[in-house]
Amino acid sequence: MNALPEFFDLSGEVRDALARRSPIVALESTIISHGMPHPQNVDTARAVEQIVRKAGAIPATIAVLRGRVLVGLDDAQLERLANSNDVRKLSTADLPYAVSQRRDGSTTVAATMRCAHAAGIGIFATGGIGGVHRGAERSFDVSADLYELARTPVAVVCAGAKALLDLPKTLETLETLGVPVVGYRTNEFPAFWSRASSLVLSLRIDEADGIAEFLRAQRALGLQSGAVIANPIPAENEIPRDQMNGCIETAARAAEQACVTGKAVTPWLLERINALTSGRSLEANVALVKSNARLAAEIALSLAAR
Ligand code: PSU
Ligand code: MN
Repeated sequence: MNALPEFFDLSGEVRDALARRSPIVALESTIISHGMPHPQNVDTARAVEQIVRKAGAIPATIAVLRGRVLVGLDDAQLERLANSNDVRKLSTADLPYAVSQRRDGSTTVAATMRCAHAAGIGIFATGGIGGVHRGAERSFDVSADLYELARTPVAVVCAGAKALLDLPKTLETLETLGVPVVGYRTNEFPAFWSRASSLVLSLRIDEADGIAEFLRAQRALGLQSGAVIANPIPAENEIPRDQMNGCIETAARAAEQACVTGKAVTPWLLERINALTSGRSLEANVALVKSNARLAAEIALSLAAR
């Protein structure tokens, strides 16, 4: 195990699992503090940890509390993150501020990848990655998640990118940055709440073992990039794309009118879309995160068995 970076605190079980090289799945915390309302956020966070455990892996939810980077949260820490309105949304660039100012913050996909890698964890489950926003040709709003995927060797199991984004531009950018996007049992880039996007993926692997082999090859080749493991939402939980599109467009127009910018955009849109779908989008979001956690644990188990 590598030397633990300063400012990091690992939970006991994460420390043990690292020492024994047993399977671990990293989990992000922005989805808890900024991605879902209370109490669904904390309920989902707990349920997801439970799924990872049941599958035989150790969950490592990552967040910053009072300036410490925590890898593996206890229940009180989870609750604090889910309940406080003084939790910042931290991307990688925000980590030094939160640490040095001893703040509370939740980590986005980008920051979670970076912290997971520093702790020695290579598999991470979330809902959907950030990406290129609609209208990015005017706003230049492109998530730092994409750049982190280009430079940090952590595999992110997700239901694609949130469909409130511009998915074709997001995929193009991933390609430019040299980030492989592997479809799990799909030929299409999943659209978060919906299974299909009509965007064809060139890489497809249908078994967790195959994905573990792929990740081993990526490391052995000395590639420093991450990977997107794209797992479509389970069919029984999906909201078809034609039903989602109207809501997404309405929410995007409202965000522009309200002049929402920067870090606030994604949480604002998620909340608005949840209202416009009478809660269905949140239900779907919870289901897809659980499904991603299950697959991530399977991949982690397969990697650990090698
Ligand atoms: N996936 C979800 N809900 C979320 C997010 C992802 O299902 O709330 C968060 C992730 O933390 C992701 C972030 O990294 O939104 C992207 O924010 P931005 O577009 O500001 O980079
Ligand atoms: Mn942004």
